[in-house]
Amino acid sequence: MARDKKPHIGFFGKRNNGKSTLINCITGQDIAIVSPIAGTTTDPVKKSMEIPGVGPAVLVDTAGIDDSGDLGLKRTAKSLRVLEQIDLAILIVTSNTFDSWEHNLIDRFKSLELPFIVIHNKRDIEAATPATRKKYIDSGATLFLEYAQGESNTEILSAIQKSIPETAYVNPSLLGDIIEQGDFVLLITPIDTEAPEGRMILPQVQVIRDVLDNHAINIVLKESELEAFFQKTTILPKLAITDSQLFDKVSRIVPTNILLTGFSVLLARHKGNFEAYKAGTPKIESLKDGDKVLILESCTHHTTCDDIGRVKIPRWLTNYTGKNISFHMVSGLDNIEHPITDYALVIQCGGCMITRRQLTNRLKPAIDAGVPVTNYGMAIAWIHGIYKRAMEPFE
Ligand SMILES: Nc1nc2c(ncn2[C@@H]2O[C@H](COP(=O)(O)OP(=O)(O)OP(=O)(O)O)[C@@H](O)[C@H]2O)c(=O)[nH]1
Ligand SMILES: [Mg+2]
Repeated sequence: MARDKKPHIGFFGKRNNGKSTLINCITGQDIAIVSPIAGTTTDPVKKSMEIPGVGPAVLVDTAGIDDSGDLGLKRTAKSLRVLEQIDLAILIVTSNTFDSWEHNLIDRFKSLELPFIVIHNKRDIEAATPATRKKYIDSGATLFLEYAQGESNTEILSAIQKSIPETAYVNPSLLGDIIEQGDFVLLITPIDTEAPEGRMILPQVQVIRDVLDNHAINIVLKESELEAFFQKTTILPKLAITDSQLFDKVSRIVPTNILLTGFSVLLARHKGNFEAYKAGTPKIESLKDGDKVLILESCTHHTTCDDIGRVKIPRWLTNYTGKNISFHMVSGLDNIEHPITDYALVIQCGGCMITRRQLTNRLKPAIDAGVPVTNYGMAIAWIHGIYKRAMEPFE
């Protein structure tokens, strides 16, 4: 499979352990500021780099995890947010330490199923004992190595190369298991007042590209031309994909022998958590008076999505269930104030502007707590009674 994604690698550890120095050693460049003063790196610093033997990657330097005080805690929190975006963590330790800071970090790596390497740094000052090595390997590290500034970085590069999961390099195809070479795919995209000026929105562009990557043929039209398309041509598309908001109308026009789904359903499957959405969406039926529904709108700057999450879904869901439901919306990747178990249902946006890992991690607390989750497209399909048809392409 072609590699089309850059793995993200995060560097963590206590202040002054030599995180920034190590990044410079790995890249062979002076990227990060280094100093003997603890707390030199204050914000996560991302750098896109070609790493020998690994290829293009994004390295993320972070502030020391043991920073204290108000500002320190804010910095630490920012360092921890980086965990949601990376594919591999590098934990840097010195002086044979393995205390609560390292324990906490490792617990987080594990809960996010994040592979991690431990580097015992500054070995010129103090070398790692076999006991330390054993403790870290036993704690789940994929590899444990030692290093000191000025040594060859070959061993570290090869450790990174071995530890990055293959999924970090590849964007799986959206449609690869549904369409074949030469198939026609009909894309129904509204161009209304909500459409951005002069361009298409990201999910549409992604699908167009994916159809091309699969050697299939895109036919892109607005819903107003859909009837004319079927009247004037004998083309039989394999699949039609519509904007979720038009589901209702489109499903009445697209003949039932053509598979039909929504862009947001397709993206939901692509971004992960699809099984959880499939289990959670029918729970719309069990919503009752007084229930709270959490709406997670992860892409803050997107006014169309904002309107769907803030206005339309609450209205449709209230009308559909006839129940008195209260809706909470949380924008971006902000903290969710209330305990997740307060909610009867969580509805996640398509997450087109965030990564798969960010989205998976966003929903993990709800899924772990057994709170039903669904996403915009699947919930809309359910409410409009066309869920079954929209899911058929994936069965
Ligand atoms: N002796 C020795 N000193 C090192 C080594 N690596 C880094 N240093 C020194 O340790 C100090 C801290 O290095 P940094 O790279 O800034 O450490 P950091 O972990 O990024 O620190 P913060 O950004 O403050 O969290 C600097 O003075 C480095 O020159 C090493 O392998 N051996
Ligand atoms: Mg630093």
